[in-house]
Amino acid sequence: MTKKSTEYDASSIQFLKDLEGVRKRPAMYIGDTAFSGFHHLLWEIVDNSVDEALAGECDLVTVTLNKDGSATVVDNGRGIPVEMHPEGMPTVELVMTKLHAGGKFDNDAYAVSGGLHGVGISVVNALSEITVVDIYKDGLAHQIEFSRGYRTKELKTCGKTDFRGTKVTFLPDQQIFQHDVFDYDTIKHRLREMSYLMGTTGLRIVLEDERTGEKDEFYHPDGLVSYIGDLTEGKEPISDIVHFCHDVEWEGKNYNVEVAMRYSNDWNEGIFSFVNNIRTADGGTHLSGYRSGLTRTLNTHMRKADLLKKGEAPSGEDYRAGLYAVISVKIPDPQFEGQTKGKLGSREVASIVEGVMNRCLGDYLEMHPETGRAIIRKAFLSRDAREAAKKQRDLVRRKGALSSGSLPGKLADCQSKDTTVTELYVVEGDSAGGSAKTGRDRRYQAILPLKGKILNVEKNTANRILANQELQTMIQAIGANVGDEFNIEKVRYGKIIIMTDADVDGSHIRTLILTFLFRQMRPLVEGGRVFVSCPPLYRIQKKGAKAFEYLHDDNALRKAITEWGLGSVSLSAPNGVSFQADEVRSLMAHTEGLRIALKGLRGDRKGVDAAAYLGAWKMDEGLPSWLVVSLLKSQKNYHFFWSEQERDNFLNSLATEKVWAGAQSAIPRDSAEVLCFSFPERERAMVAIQALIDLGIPMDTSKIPGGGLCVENGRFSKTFSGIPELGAVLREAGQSQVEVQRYKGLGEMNPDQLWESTMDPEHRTLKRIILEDAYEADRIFSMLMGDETEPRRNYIEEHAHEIENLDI
Ligand code: 1YM
Repeated sequence: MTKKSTEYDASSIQFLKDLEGVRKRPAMYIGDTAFSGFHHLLWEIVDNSVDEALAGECDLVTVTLNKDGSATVVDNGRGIPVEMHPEGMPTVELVMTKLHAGGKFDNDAYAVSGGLHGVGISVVNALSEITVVDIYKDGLAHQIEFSRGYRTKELKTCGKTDFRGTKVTFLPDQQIFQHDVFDYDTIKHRLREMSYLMGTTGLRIVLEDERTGEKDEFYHPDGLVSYIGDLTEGKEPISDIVHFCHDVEWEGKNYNVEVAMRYSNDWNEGIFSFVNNIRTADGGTHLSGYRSGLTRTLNTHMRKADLLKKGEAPSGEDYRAGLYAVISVKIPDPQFEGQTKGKLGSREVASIVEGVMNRCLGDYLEMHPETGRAIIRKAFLSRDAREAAKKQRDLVRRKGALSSGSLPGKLADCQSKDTTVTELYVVEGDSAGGSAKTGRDRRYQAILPLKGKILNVEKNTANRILANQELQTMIQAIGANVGDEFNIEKVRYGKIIIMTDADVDGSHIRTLILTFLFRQMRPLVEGGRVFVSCPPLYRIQKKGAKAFEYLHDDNALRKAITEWGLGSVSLSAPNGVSFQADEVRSLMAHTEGLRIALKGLRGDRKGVDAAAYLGAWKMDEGLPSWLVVSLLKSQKNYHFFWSEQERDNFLNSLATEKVWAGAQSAIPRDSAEVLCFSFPERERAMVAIQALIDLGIPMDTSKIPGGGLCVENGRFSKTFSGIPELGAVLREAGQSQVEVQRYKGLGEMNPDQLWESTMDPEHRTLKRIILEDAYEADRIFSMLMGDETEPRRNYIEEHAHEIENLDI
């Protein structure tokens, strides 16, 4: 695939060198080579189509996640130019191989793109095993192919078409990435966001997953107005949606500011900010301009409209209580800051946005006095609640609960005061609390048992939270106050560990505690100091022996059972060869290696499994590089190919045609009847297979007269037909050797068991709670824990299929 089909001239050689550079240091271009970088490739291609929509030339983008692990993006724009470029190659080839330093291809029409993405489509080419570009332009279909930055097929015209647009299919290179599957939900989230931001251009975005049949379509011609409408769905609105979009000229350049906002009757703040269509997770100058503009405009309006009440004027925070807003700016040459480049640093933007807020929001309020009154009323309510909470806090403080001086009676504190080692276990229920108190290391582990379900802070105001007994106990034990007055310096423990049962009630209590910590002690969560303890689900012990093991999930149980099954096992083959335990273990390692290598078989894994693959393959011919499964007349036929040419001949002979949007692409790729697999892990599989051959193990013994392989272990004995089944048979053998105890809750463990399985730092499993996306967290907390039931029901319906173990 990497062979050059024609000679290269000097400029191509320079481009190839640049792309080799991208392959050497991919992270410099796409951030990392894991999940995020892997998806970055797709954003790059989508951005190209979006730019075309911004230029007013395209109104449909389709993203398809293909069965073979590749992705395809199609737009109905002008099509990348194909004519010869002065550099000596077709323009499309130049676009695909020339590295651009940000911005798109020295073209003024693209002045607005850039920012986090914008490294260019050539980077995608450099980091993909295969990239195929189809261009439909002026009645003709053209195609060009690349692999790892090298052109593998020259641009050629391959037929006529009525369709206009560009189609890019790419397969991220497994030599580069540690990640190998496109995540539907991540892509859906980003494309939905994009469709709101691009809504007013009339862009429709379609996402299809060929692996699962899932499909979504995003079309929001009302843009940010629909965005806010959807974001506040399920919340009770107290204002209309306020929307404005305004251009400002600054030092001869154009800046565009668009804001959509709406007040709801909750007390949270939700702001989503974007710069040139890219989300700025950490805000920046546009956000601070928006905030100061909001406070100033509302203060001015309040005075002008004579709405001032007795006492202090509302603060900025009061004006933002219950406010959901999206702010999107389009600016030239944005400067980003921060580790993840998620913060806008361009200074001029703060005053530009503040100015637009003053003018546009001010005008809006004058035109809509009713909305103005509702907003000011809400801000005063927030002020009053803030003052009531302060009074309540003073009251509780007088009782001692908020000061670090006194500790609650239920707390079994630890001896150390050193927060580099201390831990507070917040434990569900008095009985588990009792075991934890006895089992702990009292030098640095403190235990706070909580009774039953704590108050849901999402549904209650600050003063009710402070009046709640269980929450007071927790606040007092942590010793650092709550809300605005929370002081991380005063937290008495290095880690806060939530320990609840591994059942539905336990999960509920854990969520209630997390909601409380997220809303009232957020710096603890942001600082990575909140953990969830993972009690084991199983205890496994060999029959009649002392040794035992704790296990946390079904996977671990499977592995452990296989391991025990290997104990005193023997395996005999029909050719008279037999193996003892240690040899079976290494045999297992080889078959595992083969299984993993076979997982690298790219394609529809449901359609071809390892056993069928091995069964259908003639070993003496060596391992083939491609497999084509034809499903004609619902019969599966396997065809193996050693060269690409052979494979293409076969595919062409099937003469299938793929139709897209009414246009026929001249090259038949795949269709529902034909599945194509490449096998990049072939080398690795060959090593494992050769090892198995050397051991004298036949791959498929079903056709050998006189029976197949036989596994024996004590009283266990089983005959089976081929190596691919070895794992399952060993598990069965293991099952007969062990006793498995399943724990329903922490209360079933005695203090020693609780210590050794769940609290001993040497052996326990803790999950650290991290805040990846504060806005998404906010939305999920509101949805799962808030007043409205409908969004919650929808969420449950949507995610029900992901549940593996439901313990009710
Ligand atoms: C699925 C990916 O790349 N679409 C796309 C890219 C271009 C154009 C149209 C385009 C731009 C212009 C003129 C122009 C690009 N063209 C170039 C360059 N979709 C996708 N659709 N004609 C077509 O900017 O004037 C780079 S990208 F530079 F060659 F013009």
